[in-house]
Amino acid sequence: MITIPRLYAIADVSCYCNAETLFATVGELLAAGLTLIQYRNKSGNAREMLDEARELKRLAGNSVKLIMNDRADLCLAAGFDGVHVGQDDLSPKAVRKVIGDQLWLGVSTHNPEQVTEANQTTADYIAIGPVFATTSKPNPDPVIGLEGVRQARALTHKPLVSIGGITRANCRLVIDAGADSVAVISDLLRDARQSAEEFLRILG
Ligand code: 3NM
Repeated sequence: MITIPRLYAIADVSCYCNAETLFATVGELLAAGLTLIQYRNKSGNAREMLDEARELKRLAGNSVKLIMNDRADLCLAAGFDGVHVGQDDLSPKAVRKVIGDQLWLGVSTHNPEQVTEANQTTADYIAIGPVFATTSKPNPDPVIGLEGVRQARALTHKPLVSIGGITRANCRLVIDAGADSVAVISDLLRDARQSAEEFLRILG
């Protein structure tokens, strides 16, 4: 079983005006001591994504876990540490065929049925959300609230990552509801270093 850090930053390319801003923000997150970062790019072409991912790998070095959203091939090509897939991406079994047994595999879920299903796979962690309303994802699934986190906790012993609308103001409640980690996009965008340091202090 993996040990998942309490704070899981998602660097979503659509939130940045250009690649330099993405790299600068990730640099701030690293300076704050973040140890788990996902690269998320829903619209880039494969070559652009690989270039950006390789730069992130160069910035992060070997002591920070880098997770590739959706793309098992780019995870391997960029030397990342794992892949995160949603319900419409490659199945966990198919991803394992590409990445093998050692790299991290995360699966997004949005309701108890999906948690139960993901629990039966070789996923290393399960993400559940959206816990609160989010503006970072088009057409998000229905909000599950803290009760949804408690329900998910009861259904799996795998590390549980909560996502969706999580901020410095509510992250403690999410951990207290049973999550092992919180994944965050928006509340790490502005003053990234300071925000990440505050999250780490609150979650520590
Ligand atoms: N997945 P923010 S919610 C990428 O419910 C993503 O699976 C979700 O961004 C899910 O921290 C979400 O800005 C967006 O709310 C999270």
